[in-house]
Amino acid sequence: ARATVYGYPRQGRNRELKKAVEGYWKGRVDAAALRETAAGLRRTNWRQLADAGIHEVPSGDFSYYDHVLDTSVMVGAVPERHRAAVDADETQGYFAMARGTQDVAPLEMTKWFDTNYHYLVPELGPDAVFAADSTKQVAELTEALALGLTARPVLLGPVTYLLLAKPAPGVAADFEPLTLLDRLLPVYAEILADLRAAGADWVQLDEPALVQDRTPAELTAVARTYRELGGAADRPKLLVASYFGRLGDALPVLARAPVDGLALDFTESGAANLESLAAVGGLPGKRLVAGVVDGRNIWINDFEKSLATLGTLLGLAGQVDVSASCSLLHVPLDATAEGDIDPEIVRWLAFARQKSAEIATLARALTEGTDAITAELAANRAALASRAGSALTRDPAVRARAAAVTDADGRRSQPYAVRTAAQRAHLRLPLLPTTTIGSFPQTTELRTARADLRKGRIETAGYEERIREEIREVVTFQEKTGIDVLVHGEPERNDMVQYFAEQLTGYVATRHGWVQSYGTRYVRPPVLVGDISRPEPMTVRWTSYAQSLTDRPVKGMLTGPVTMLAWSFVRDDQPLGDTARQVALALRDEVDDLEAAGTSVIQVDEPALRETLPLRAADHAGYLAWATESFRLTTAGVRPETQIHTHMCYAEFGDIVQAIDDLDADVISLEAARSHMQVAGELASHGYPREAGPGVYDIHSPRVPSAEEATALLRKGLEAIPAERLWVNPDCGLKTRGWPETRASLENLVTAARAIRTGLADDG
Ligand code: THG
Ligand code: ZN
Repeated sequence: ARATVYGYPRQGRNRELKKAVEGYWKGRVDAAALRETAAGLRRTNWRQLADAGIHEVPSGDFSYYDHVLDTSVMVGAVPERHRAAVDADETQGYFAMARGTQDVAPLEMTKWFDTNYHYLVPELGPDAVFAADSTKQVAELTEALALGLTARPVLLGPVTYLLLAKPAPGVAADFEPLTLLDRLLPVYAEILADLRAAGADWVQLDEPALVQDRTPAELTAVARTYRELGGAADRPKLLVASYFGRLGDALPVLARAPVDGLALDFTESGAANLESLAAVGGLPGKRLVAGVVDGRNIWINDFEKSLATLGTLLGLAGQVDVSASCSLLHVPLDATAEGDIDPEIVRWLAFARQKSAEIATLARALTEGTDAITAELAANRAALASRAGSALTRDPAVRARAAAVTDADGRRSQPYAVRTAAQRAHLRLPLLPTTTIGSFPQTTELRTARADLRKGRIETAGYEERIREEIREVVTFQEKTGIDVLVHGEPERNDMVQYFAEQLTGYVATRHGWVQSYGTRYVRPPVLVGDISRPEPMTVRWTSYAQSLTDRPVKGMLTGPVTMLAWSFVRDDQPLGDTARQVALALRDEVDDLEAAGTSVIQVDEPALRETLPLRAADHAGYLAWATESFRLTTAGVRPETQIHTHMCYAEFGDIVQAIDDLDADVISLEAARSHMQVAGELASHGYPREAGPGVYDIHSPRVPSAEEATALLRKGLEAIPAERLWVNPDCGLKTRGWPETRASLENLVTAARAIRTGLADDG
């Protein structure tokens, strides 16, 4: 058996790639230096993989920004508006597509399946003309081969590429990019031939879209694709890879296709693949790459369990190789870099480097027998036992409390109709109240102060005075501008998930555990290691301080349990719903403490509610049940007159409106500025019964919306949502914006709200 992986973290130990690319954007790094840094990172990665015992390394998985964008370049799908930039300078043109320029908009960015990675959406129309450009793939394969390694180019497959694409601007919204398949396949065939000529024995075509629900027509397209590519002349052997779940109906289609191997996910999310594979009689004479090591989480593998799976698979395919369930892009690089984490816990962790070694060990066991890995098996068993028996993962008080939760704990004491009257009397807000989502601009001085505190250059007292000063400025500005419900601005927070994780027992933060989120932006997801509790209040001090400065209500600001899970590495030793319930109870204590301290408006953000929705419709209900339950458990303990807000980013929530309703929040703010209040219509058509603030200021752009523009958007909002239930707010938090545009935009927002109020008063 051979050991292989589908992809590896690109950034380097110290995020050298981020520094080189951002340096290039600023003109501080030239194109040659950028290329050299990138080539060095690829070499380091390949050597690391080879040293770990990986027999067949991936090539072409590297990217300056995003591998879906690289695929667009590879097939010649450069949007018309970016043509000139690409023709003038390939690298500048590439980044123009990714980030836009003064004159042209970038490609749209969206989430890569249910991960935290974001890709650039291909734009296609009926006139699309594809052309093969195998330069990058061939060059990277050649580099890997030059190191004396066996390398397998990894390409995004044609079906998934088209399914991820959207109609280009100006093309009918119902245009289906998959109709371009016949034009795209010859281009793929040409690239495959180029790779064969450059020395590729195997090429991997990734088709993760096949783990989503697919129509019969789409499955027919899959069959046609692999019949055609499988029948191409001069082709390398083809490995069709799926990941992020079970193939379902696509499995028999691929099993019958004239390709040479399949890669399947055999972790828990793909467990059903085992049965499906047996049902089609296996893959006789073909190669099966078994993804038994979880590529999306950071726990060590259970060798005995994996060996049992692999043992079953041996009877089902001509050759069985070992891999991770997906590219290792989604985990950090190296757990041994985490010197600050308890060594007992570090033993339980496997990042990309450790996972590669695990894969190699499992492959060796298949080839040489388990006797060849006696030491590794013993160490693995000991580490798993250490985790299973550790007091660090179990807190009897937390478990007892979670077990005692009743339905009533997740229900507000009064229905919305009663609550809204109580809140109206208590808060005395005007019609169309104005508010913001929570964060205000995070200035360089603030970030420097936080770094200084971490490095011991300033004292806690000095840092906290700096934070209070910032809160005073933010409160004064909001009062002066005439905002109705204030926030403290969150100057004390870096990443919100990290901020709460650091204060909750049971969570562990990493120092170097960067994972690419998009382009040059990374996150360090904290790890849910053990039972979660809140030793002391986390936010009350700052919210109370802000409230002490004003007579207007100040909102308390928390991150909800679903988002806390979505942006963390979750434990795999209990159901997600159990973890969510523990986090919810810890947050509930914070909500209750905020209320006790005099906070009458509390916002619990769930920006990730939509993004963690399972890939298959059959799995939605189970997820939404625990997701909405945990939100309600967080928020339901407050009095009727305390107003609960929630916030969601990303406009595409049409398919979860019922779940949003089930949260039973009193007010929801949503991203809407870019989709022109379409969300207001979606809420209304569902009959959403409570208050809503579709955003009227697009915070993703430095542009300042005029008061007239905001007024027009609010008028549109009023067509869907009655005045008594409409709020006025930006799309999202303001932390990435500068102060000048923030000031101007919020002043215009207040002007717009006042104009509408006056108009309504005149009408009435
Ligand atoms: N927090 C976490 N996960 C997230 C988001 C978040 N996932 C989805 C979405 N938001 C991703 N968006 C971003 C936006 C900005 C950055 C990363 C992800 C970012 N990162 C800094 C960088 O790479 O320079 C590093 C930030 C840091 O120092 O922690 O700017 O909001 N958890
Ligand atoms: Zn948001």
